[in-house]
Amino acid sequence: MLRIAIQTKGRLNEQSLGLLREIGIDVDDAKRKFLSKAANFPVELLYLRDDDIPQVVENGTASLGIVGMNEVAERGCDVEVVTKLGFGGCRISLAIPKADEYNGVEYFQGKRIATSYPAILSKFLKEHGVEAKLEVITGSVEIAPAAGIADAIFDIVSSGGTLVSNGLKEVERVFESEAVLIANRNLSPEEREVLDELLFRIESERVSRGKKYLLMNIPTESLDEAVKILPAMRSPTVMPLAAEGWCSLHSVVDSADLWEKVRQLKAIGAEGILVLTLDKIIP
Ligand code: PRT
Ligand code: ZN
Repeated sequence: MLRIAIQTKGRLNEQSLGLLREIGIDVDDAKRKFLSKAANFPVELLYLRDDDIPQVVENGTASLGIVGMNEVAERGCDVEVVTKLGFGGCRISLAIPKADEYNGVEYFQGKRIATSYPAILSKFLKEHGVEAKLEVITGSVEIAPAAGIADAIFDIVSSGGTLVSNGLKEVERVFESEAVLIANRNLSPEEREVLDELLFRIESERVSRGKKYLLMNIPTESLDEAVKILPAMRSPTVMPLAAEGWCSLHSVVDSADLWEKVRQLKAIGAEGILVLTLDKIIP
C-alpha cells in the first residue's frame, strides 16, 4: 500500500483528486476523512494542509505527495521531486506600492518585507547582497503595506489581480512554481514499482492532453501529401475504402494545430472529416 499525501481543501485539492481519477485511481472525495483507500489500486490518500506535505513525505509517513513546488522549496525538505504536474501554476514575487519608483533590487535595502516564504526570500536577498527585515505573516500578506506592517511584500501571484486591488505592483518574479509529485527518498522496491506505474499513467495523460483524433476520406492520389501534413506518432493509419480511388486516413493532431491542418487537408481533397475527442494515448 502506497500512501499519497494531498491537500485536504484549497487550490490543489480538486486537481490532485482529478489527476488521480484521470489515471484510473478510484478515490472518494472524503474531505472529512483523514485517510481513504482507493478501491482499485494499492494506494491510500492522506489528507493534510499543504504546509505539512513535504515533511510527511520526507519522514516517510507518506511515500508520495502532491504539493506546490513553492512549499517544497520553502520547507527545505529532502524529498525527490519526481515530476511536475502541469497545474497550480503561480510565481512568488516581490511587490511594492504602485506609486513608488523602482530601479532594481537595491530598493529593498533596509526595507520591511511581509511574507509567508522567508526561506526563499532570504536566499534571494542574500544572492543580491540586500539586507531587509522580514515580517513573517501567514495569510493576507497583500494588506501589510496599507496596514503599515511592511513597506513591501513577497507573495504568490497568479493573475496579478490581488496586487492591483491592493495598490501594489509586481517588481521581481523570484520563484516559478507549479504542483509537483514528490517522493520519499527511501521507497521500497514494491513502492517504486507502484510509483513507476503511476508515472507511466501520468505520462500518457500528459501526452493525450490537448490532442484530437482525426478521420477523413482522401483521394488515394493525395495520400503522400496528406501524410506530410499529418505526422502522427509513427505514421497515420490508412485504410482502403470500397469506392475506388479513395482511402480513409486516421491520425492524431494537437488541438492548437487542428484548424490549420483541416484547411490544408481540405485543399488536397479531404472529405467527411471527423474530429473526435481523444481519451488516452498509451505510449
Ligand atoms: O489550508 P492549506 O494550508 O492547505 O492551504 P493554503 O491556504 O496554504 O494554500 P492554497 O490552497 O491557497 O494554495 C495551495 C497552493 O496553490 C499554493 O501553495 C501554490 O502552490 C498554489 N497556487 C497557485 C496559489 C495560487 N495559484 C494563488 N493565486 N496559491 C495561492 N494563491 C493566492 C495568493 O496567495 C494571493 O493571495 O492567490 C492570491 C493571488 O492570486 P492572483 O490571481 O490575484 O494573483
Ligand atoms: Zn498552506
